[in-house]
Amino acid sequence: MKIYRYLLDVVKKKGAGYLVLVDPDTRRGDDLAIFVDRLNGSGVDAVLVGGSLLVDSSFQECVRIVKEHSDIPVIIFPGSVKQVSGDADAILFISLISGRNPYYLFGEHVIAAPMIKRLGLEVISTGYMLVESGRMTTAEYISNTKPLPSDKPEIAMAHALAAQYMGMKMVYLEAGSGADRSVPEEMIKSVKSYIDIPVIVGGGIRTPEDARKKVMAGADFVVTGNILNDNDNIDLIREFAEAVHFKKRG
Ligand code: 1GP
Repeated sequence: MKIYRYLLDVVKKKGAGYLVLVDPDTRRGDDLAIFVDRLNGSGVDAVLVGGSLLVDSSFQECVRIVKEHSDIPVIIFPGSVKQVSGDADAILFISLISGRNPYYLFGEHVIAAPMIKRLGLEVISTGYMLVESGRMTTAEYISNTKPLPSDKPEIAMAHALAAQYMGMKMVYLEAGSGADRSVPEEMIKSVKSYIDIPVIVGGGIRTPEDARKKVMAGADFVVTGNILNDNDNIDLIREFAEAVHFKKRG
């Protein structure tokens, strides 16, 4: 549990962690290598690699490049069983607990488990919850599940607690990539106060101020993806990291 312990340590030392998502369809080759070089030393705590739907990319090649260039842990955030690679440091073993599609609750996992064992990847079991965010997201469409209503925190709380009782190590509140609306602070606050495992929040976070608000509400980790693809600006990475780490001591 080296990477999981590292993540817990980040929260302890910095108040919260900043994770950057690399979508293999968006960056590849030299462009990807340069991007990862920029993440090093910018205050990012780990790189996530994955996507709900990969159209024209090589996942294996993407993870290999990210790992080759990254000074920080590389964690797979898989959209499907095809997104497994021994080059990563760990994998979020995601169960889509907000939905009732058995395939994404426990189907792909059975296929992936022997592969993950063979590769010796660290597994971080994660309860993944899609939260309604304005319009249909790719994750919602592909998984054929309904997201949780964003104005009913009590439903999210019950799901998160059930995940904890099932022995999961984290919960992930996901508005969806490029979401119109990110996960509401009210929901983050309610979930965080109800469970003892770390809460990851992602989807539709576009400014450092947004990221800071998520941490103030109780997020242990904030994930951004698209915004850093739309802005090739190294300062923005630092600004996000500072906003997420605002509780850092010393
Ligand atoms: C990670 O899917 C998100 O949880 C990433 O979302 O691309 O909107 O930042 P964005």
